[in-house]
Amino acid sequence: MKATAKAHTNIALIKYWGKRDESIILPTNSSLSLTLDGFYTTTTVAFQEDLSKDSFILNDQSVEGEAYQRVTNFLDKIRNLSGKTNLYAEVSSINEVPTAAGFASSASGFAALASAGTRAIGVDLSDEELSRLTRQGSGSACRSIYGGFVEWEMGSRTDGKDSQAVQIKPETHWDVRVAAVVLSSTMKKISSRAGMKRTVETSPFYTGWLDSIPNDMKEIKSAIRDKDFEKLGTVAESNCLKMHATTLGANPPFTYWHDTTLRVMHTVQEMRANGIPAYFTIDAGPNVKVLYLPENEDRVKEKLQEIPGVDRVTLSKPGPGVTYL
Ligand code: 2P0
Repeated sequence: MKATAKAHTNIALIKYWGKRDESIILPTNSSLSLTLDGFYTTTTVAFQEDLSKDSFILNDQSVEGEAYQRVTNFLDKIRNLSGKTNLYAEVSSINEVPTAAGFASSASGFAALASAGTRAIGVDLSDEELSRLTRQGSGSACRSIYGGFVEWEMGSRTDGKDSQAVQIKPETHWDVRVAAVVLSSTMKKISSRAGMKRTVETSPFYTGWLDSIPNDMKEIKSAIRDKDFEKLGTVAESNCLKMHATTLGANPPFTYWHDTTLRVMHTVQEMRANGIPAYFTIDAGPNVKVLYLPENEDRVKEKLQEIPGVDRVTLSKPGPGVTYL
């Protein structure tokens, strides 16, 4: 009753920003991501008859509180699927998604937990079923079941049975790279969960965001199919800017950007003006991710590292879906 799974983090090119159901995590829009090679979580789940509660060890440290509660609530879903509702587990995770790399670990974390947990308890799910289950731990995690370019189809049902991720193209299709630009300073953080909720509830720009998604989705899929980097980058950058614009319209208004965030955005636009194709995208935090092609790697890295206020730049290739160890 023990299994180990490895799942990679992903970066959204068309952002998930808003829920229509908070309890089973149903989004208000479809999103599309690239799974990344460099950052992953490896999780072992061992269900044992002699346990009276779950335990969660992350990077060799016992976890309590909210993070523990999210894991044990998610294990309840796995227990319910199997019918073994009184069986508890030891969960042990190693995160190779250092906070210092500027990525959230919830995507790879819940994808690895769902995969290892279902396998350990003996529930056999298709990838789509696994993605739907994973979604209920953390929305963006449902995309990390697959490698390469992945769409989370929002679905329209209220029970979530049509809200899951599907692979658009595998990681071998196109070597698009991502530089994670981590800033040295930090600021008071509004979690993505709280930020998207406030935006949905109060921002008059939110409907404009939603209206723009179908066209962005169509354009980015054709860019991926045709390996048209300029189109891919243009759509991703514009989609990111629209998402962040909704936060300025929220009440109270907020932004995830820093002064250095803007400096990185300007540098990326300057690189393009100087003939280096590079595009930025930003999630619910001040760090910036830059899309580029392998032939420009050295120049892109050098330019980004020179920016005052940038702490480090971490590079990644497209990565695979879940694997079992
Ligand atoms: C994304 N983000 O598509 C977007 C872009 C942040 C900005 O998915 O509440 O941690 O667990 O479903 O998945 C971050 O949100 O939120 C996120 P929950 P999640 O990657």
